[in-house]
Amino acid sequence: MKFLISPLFFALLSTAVLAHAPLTKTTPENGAQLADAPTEIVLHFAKRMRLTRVQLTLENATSVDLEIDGNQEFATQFTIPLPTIGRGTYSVEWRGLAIDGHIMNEGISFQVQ
Ligand SMILES: [Cu+2]
Repeated sequence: MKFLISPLFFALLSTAVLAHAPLTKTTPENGAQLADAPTEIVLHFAKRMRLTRVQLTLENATSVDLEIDGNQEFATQFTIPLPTIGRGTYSVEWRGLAIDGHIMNEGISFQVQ
């Protein structure tokens, strides 16, 4: 399974390097292998940013937009509810605006076993 995750991981890592509100922590963390499906995702940033879009994708399926109402102010931490999900490898990708005006486009992936 790892060889399926790696190309995505490196693609996401390369965009993260350009971020101007650095990502400091996520729950679940990038690459996590989870026994139970998470019900929310928490994002922490070193500087304030504002989310404009968050998408959840199961492997190669169509992405769905996650609800970010209430998470659209400039902040350093966001808690985004996830829909009920089953097993599989998921990616969560977000777009946002850093407090310095730069656009951010990053993501993580995790696996529900
Ligand atoms: Cu910047």
